[in-house]
Amino acid sequence: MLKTKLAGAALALTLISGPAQAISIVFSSEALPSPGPAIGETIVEDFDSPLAAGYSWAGFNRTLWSNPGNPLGNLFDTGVPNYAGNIPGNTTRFASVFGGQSASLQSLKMLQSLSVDIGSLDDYNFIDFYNDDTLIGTITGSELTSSPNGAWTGPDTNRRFFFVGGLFNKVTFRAGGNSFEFDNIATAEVPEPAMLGLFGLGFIGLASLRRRRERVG
Ligand SMILES: [Ca+2]
Ligand SMILES: [Ca+2]
Repeated sequence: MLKTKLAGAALALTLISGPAQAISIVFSSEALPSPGPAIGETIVEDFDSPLAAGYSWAGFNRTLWSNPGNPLGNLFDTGVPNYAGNIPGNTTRFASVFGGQSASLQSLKMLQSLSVDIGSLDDYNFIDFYNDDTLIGTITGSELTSSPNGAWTGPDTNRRFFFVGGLFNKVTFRAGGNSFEFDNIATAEVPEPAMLGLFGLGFIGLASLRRRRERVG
């Protein structure tokens, strides 16, 4: 009985942590304004409130504002003012990655989905998904929409995108030109198999303790 349970736990671990490279990132989308995150996802970054615990940015300083007086309130990572587009209907702060720059959102926990609002989508916008240091997928602006022309209005270039497929813990937003605007990043973390395992072992331990007591008594 014990062996069967442990084998089951081991199989579950294998399934959860299986080779991510075999699965490619796929996406769906809907025009902005969007109702928001997918079921099971939580907003981890809206650039208005503190970044969620367990997440950090690399190559990107979310405390530096490109145009502090700009009602659009975009932000960037070099301290050099530059051109940013907009996200229609969004009057909050959002990220703008400028040409030749990138911003990487890292998570301490493995993620199984991510969704994000993108405005004025361009063909030089890219999103890279990494499992630790392994690149498991890159989605280009040309793949995200059939007309990636940076238009500030309209449903083709201003959408919320939902990414799934594979497991990842780092997502890089890259721009080959000005600019890449996004906001309201939401993620779903992979349930922790370690916790499930601990619960399982706890139950097994209780069961064997009871058996031993029964024998003694
Ligand atoms: Ca915002
Ligand atoms: Ca843009």
